[in-house]
Amino acid sequence: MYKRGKELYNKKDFFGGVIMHKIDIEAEIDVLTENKRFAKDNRRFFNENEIIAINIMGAVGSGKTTLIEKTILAIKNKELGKELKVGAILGDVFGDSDFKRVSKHSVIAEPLNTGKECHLDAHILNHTLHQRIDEFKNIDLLLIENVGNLICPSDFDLGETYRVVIVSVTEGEDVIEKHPLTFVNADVIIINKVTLANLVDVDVEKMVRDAKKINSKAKIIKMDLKDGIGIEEWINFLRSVLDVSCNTS
Ligand SMILES: Nc1nc2c(ncn2[C@@H]2O[C@H](COP(=O)(O)OP(=O)(O)OP(=O)(O)O)[C@@H](O)[C@H]2O)c(=O)[nH]1
Ligand SMILES: [Mg+2]
Repeated sequence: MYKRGKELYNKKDFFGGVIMHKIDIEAEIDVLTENKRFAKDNRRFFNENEIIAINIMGAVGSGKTTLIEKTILAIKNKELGKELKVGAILGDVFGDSDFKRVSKHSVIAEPLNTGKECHLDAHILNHTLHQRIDEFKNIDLLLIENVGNLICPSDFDLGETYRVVIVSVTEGEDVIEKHPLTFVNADVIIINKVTLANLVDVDVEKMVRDAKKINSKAKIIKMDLKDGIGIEEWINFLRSVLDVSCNTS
């Protein structure tokens, strides 16, 4: 138990010594329990069809779509050493501009609009997959762009095989420190736009230290998608996970 003022708090209310604001509400169906059910179903689909599904999270403009485009181009250039069928699901609150960018690369792609929701959830992903299930079940790699947001998506397991969070230096050097819950379960943390760091007075190494402090297991990649920095490291990560046919967790 921790004490702040006259109040006592449980340890679980704390993260890094900061008290989370918490209210209890009753919902007819617990949203996260329902999400878990669909996430399990999605995970089974990915495992049965030997698909590596990557949930790409990050704030608006951090570089999610650019990462997807560069990944598709690298695969087309056979930089992974084997032919792969790629699929992409492009989440946004509104519009299909990311979908149009990715579709140009001739992969199986679907836009996914969430309206007012600031994250994807396992149910909406399940629904989108089922719209073109015969095509999606034949892919090797599914790149899922989550809604541009650094807070909401982290609570929602999509049934993905790997979680990637991409931040850019233009979001400020404290961006990782301020959003620990988003980074704690990531398999890969990408710090993008590093060639702009001097222009925006950002210490990239501080961002790396923050990422390591929050999540010592994640692979951390310093990247600049425009200048081609860190892309090889990302491709090496993909190469290592694509050799594993499925994740049994
Ligand atoms: N200078 C620089 N610009 C980049 C880099 N990566 C992406 N950009 C640019 O940043 C802008 C946003 O990139 P996107 O890939 O669309 O970002 P996003 O995360 O998909 O954004 P939303 O879908 O709106 O959430 C675009 O103008 C990109 O060209 C980089 O490494 N360096
Ligand atoms: Mg995008």
